[in-house]
Amino acid sequence: MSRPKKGPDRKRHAGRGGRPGDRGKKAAREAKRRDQKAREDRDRAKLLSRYEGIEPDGRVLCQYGTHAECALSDGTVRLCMLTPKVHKLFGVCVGDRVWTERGATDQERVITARAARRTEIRRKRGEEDLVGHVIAANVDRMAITAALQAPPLRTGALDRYLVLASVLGVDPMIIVTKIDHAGEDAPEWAALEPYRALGIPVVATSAESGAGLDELRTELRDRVTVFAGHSGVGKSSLCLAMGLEGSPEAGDMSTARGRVRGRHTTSIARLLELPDEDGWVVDTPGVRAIGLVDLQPEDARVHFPEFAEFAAECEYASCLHRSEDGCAVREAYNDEALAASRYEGYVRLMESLLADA
Ligand SMILES: Nc1nc2c(ncn2[C@@H]2O[C@H](COP(=O)(O)OP(=O)(O)OP(=O)(O)O)[C@@H](O)[C@H]2O)c(=O)[nH]1
Ligand SMILES: [Mg+2]
Ligand SMILES: [Zn+2]
Repeated sequence: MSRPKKGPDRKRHAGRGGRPGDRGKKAAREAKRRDQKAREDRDRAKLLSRYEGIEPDGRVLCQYGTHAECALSDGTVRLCMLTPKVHKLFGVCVGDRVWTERGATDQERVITARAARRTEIRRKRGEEDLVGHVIAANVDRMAITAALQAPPLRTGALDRYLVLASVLGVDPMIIVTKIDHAGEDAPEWAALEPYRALGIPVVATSAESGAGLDELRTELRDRVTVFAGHSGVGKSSLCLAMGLEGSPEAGDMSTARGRVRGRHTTSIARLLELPDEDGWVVDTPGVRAIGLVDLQPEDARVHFPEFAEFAAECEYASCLHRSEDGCAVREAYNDEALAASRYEGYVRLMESLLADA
């Protein structure tokens, strides 16, 4: 965001610490904000104190404004309303654990509090969105989904998603989709090798032929996995092909002769359940660009774990492994001891972070 330039008038006063009136107003605004935050913390604690020792009875499947579809512990799925207080004090999103109570009538159910989150998947809406918004909560793993060829596999996108998972503290895996499009000798397979070498689970699938779906099902068991990837890579098709329960896309895609056809862009994140076993998937709308949250340029290097052994030999501890003298990471890249695509991906990521800073 570009701020209006400070005029000479502002500067003159700034030299003496700003206009006294301005300073007073700013301090008053800050005090008011602090008071409000303290009041909200108290209100939240008060709401939660009613549920001490009681497990949340609902899990949010999908959220629309002041309503959320919840799977309740009695086995039903109900559309619940957030009380204005809960809406203001907590907010809820897909994957949240909530407490619910009967509303004014038997038909109505309201969400009265939300449990603390184990993890949050946050994404930037745009450049001006500094903290990002939460698209899913309590997720254990991010399944970075990319098509083998259509749309083309871009390792830069994989690298950005891996950094996002690392920043958010969520384990990654990679799902390669649409392998029916390409043969075993497709050059894209080699591009995936550095990720396997890092120990990241890579599962190759096709919603069309069913290849890899059993292996994927095993990976999804006993955890909550968020599917993340660009639009059109085939996230929803996989959910449908695996028979995940609650897939809203099921009605929109025809499955003639057992094949998934047609295209339906997902517009809202949704929690889906593995049939016959414990495991959940959040299908999310694809995005064109992955906005990274909470990442300073100087911190990006720690999210490329394979650099660490070389970085120890860099001449400067603060080395950002770009063009510094005595950079052992760059040397490892030149000696082909590091995967070229990963190092080049890092350099591109640094350029974009430095441009944003
Ligand atoms: N050949 C082939 N096509 C597929 C496969 N999986 C998905 N597709 C096609 O790819 C297109 C996009 O699939 P979607 O499942 O809607 O992709 P998505 O990742 O959910 O996209 P967004 O919801 O926009 O993020 C559709 O036209 C699908 O039919 C596959 O395994 N093989
Ligand atoms: Mg989709
Ligand atoms: Zn270095």
